[in-house]
Amino acid sequence: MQETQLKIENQEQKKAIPDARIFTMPEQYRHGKETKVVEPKIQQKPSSSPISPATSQPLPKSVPILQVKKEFSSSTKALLIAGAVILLALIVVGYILLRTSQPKTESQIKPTSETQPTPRPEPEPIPAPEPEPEPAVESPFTNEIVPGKDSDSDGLTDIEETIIYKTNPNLPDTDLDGFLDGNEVFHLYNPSAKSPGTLLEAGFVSRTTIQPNIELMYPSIWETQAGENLSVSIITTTGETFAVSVISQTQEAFSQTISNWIEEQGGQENVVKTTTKTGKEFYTTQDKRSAIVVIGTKVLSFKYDVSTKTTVDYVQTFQMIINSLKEVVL
Ligand SMILES: [Ca+2]
Ligand SMILES: [Ca+2]
Ligand SMILES: [Ca+2]
Repeated sequence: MQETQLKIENQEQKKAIPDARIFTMPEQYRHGKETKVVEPKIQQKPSSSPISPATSQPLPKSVPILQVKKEFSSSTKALLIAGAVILLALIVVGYILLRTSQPKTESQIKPTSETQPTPRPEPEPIPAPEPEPEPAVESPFTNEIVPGKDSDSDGLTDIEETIIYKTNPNLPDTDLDGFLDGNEVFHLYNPSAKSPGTLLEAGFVSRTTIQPNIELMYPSIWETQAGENLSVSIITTTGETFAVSVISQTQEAFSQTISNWIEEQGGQENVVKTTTKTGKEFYTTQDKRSAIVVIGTKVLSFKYDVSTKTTVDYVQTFQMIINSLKEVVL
């Protein structure tokens, strides 16, 4: 009886309500008469808010749950799609950033590789010049005789100033008279003091006769030694010697003697012709270690032998000796 009544009521409801999906519900939901018609309306609401269906206890549970699940699934799909799109966008942005950053590193590496070849040519020329000057400098210095050290550049070497003339090797004008120490020695003046005025008066030089009518001056600390054919050797305290000899005695032979001597010294280009302080004809070599002086009819030869030394320390004193030559009236 009840079923027939329900059917009739349902049929009436069908007419009133065109929605036929209500009858597809399972039988469990059919027990609630009043709620059957209202269920779909209420069920639509809980879709938005799942809490409301809990208020109506008899309401079916499976249908709203499925719908919610469907709605959740659709929303989650949307979210997943959105998330995937965002992830893809992030990946794309990341790739772009990586691509932009990679060429930078490549470009940075390239210039470094490009800058590397620039320093390469620099070290190459450095080792090349080093070995070249070393052998070139060593070979000439070992065999070459060089001038002695003149610290104050006054024309006297440090050895001449300290050993012979007692002047200051670091003061060009020791006696402050306006003339350099070397210039005073050249002219036979005393460089160590204003008075006495000459080397002879100060005792720094002594006189000696090398020929019957020719005399010269030499440092008093040195010694003279007579040799063969009226030759004289002036011996220094440091091993050097000055050999003085007459190579021509006659007027007829002296011009030929001079030309022969010039040839022996290497020709005119290697000989300088001047005059002594006393006005005598004077020839000397470029190294100032060989010289001849014409006095009257005689040609005197002077040779500066450095012996085993590699420095020429007495050039100015050698010049002083030659400048002191003079004829003596017998
Ligand atoms: Ca000096
Ligand atoms: Ca000096
Ligand atoms: Ca002076």
